[in-house]
Amino acid sequence: MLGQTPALMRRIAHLDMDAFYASVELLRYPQLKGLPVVIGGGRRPEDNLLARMRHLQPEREWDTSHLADIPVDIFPRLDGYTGRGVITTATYAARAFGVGSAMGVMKAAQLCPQAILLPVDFEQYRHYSRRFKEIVRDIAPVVEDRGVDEIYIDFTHVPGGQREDGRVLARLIQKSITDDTGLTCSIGVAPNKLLAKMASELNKPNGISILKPEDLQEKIWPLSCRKINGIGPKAEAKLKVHGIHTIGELAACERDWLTKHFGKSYGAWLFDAAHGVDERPVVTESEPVSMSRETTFEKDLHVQHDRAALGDIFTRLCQQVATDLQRKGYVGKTIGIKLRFDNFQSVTRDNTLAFFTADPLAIRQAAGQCLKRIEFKRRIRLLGVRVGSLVKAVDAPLPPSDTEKSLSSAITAQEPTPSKEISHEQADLF
Ligand code: TTP
Ligand code: MG
Ligand code: MG
Repeated sequence: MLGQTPALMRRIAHLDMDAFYASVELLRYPQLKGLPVVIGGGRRPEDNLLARMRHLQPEREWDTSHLADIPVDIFPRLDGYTGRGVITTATYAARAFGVGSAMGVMKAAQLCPQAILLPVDFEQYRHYSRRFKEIVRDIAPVVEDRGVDEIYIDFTHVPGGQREDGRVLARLIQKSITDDTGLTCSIGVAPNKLLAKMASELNKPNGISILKPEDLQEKIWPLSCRKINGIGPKAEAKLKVHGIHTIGELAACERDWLTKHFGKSYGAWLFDAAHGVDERPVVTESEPVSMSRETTFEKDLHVQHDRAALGDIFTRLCQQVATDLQRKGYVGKTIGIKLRFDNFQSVTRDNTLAFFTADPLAIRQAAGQCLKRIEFKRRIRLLGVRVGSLVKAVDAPLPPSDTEKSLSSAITAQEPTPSKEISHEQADLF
């Protein structure tokens, strides 16, 4: 090519860490490599295992630098588990038994009783999440954060990003992450985000898959419609009613037919998605839309008999969300609650305020109002509080009155306000 640079083809990568929480746990306990391990089941003090080892082998020292020496047969197994915990993830060895994310631990215990059960340690996962993203940004700076274990990366203008359609850069990124952290990931590279996301799943774990426009028919069309990020269970069910199961079947539908049955905007999006069309850019600064805290109770609670306990938990959740917002420098105006009843039915209610806040009292009050709009016929299994419509605290419009107060508590506060005790009598219900 003499002096002429050809137009660069868009090359977008999606990177997703493999069995993320479980893989982080295996860094601590390498003796569990290759075994079925599940993460979840509620909190357990981290050094339970060390305490047992001190008892079993008092002649030697057991502290956190000896975690890798704990014998495998000391670890708790799923066998006989009777709690209400849910699995966050499982190693690939456990997945071979049909165990996976969002499954009840009791169900998993039936499928794979010999699997080892480890508690979650979010702080550790956040640490590795930050670390792998830093490593990628050092190599390819245009990165969109998509949650704890995944990102989009724009390869288009990165030196070497076009070589072998992105495979060379994907390999370099994979190797850099593994060398630094000991963790593996899978990467899909494609002409856009939609296809890259699907591609990253095609070769898991520790895989790379490259999709070119001409691969659509062979590699994407045979997949179930559900594989498209944006087709949820409801849309999937509706598509099935019309006999549409695969992406190829969706692609065979007329655009007009889709807009007629699925609405103008969603129908058009379905048509484009099935044809692998997606123009969304990789957005480097992503702002959170909402922040929430929720808790599942040890035993289901009754709105009247357990009023005091519910009130305390509710107040604590509001305080926690307020602290999260203040720490990260956000304020919000839509205050919502979520409840799950003992029959697993979930309800949500929200309440939009006239002002932005990160104040625990204001959140508690607004959330209390939401509670009143719920009919309590059953015991409660889960309770959550959410604050949405977030803006950066520094960008928030000041409330029309009481400007002084908001300046000191909601708008500029970066650290949790040493909050006045909130009494749960402020809401009528709990
Ligand atoms: P995923 O990327 O969906 O799953 P994974 O990394 O465990 O496994 P893989 O990507 O190899 O298929 O989710 C990332 C983490 O998010 C996961 O390790 C645990 C957590 N998670 C939950 O807590 N609950 C869930 O339902 C899911 C799907 C994930
Ligand atoms: Mg993952
Ligand atoms: Mg993921």
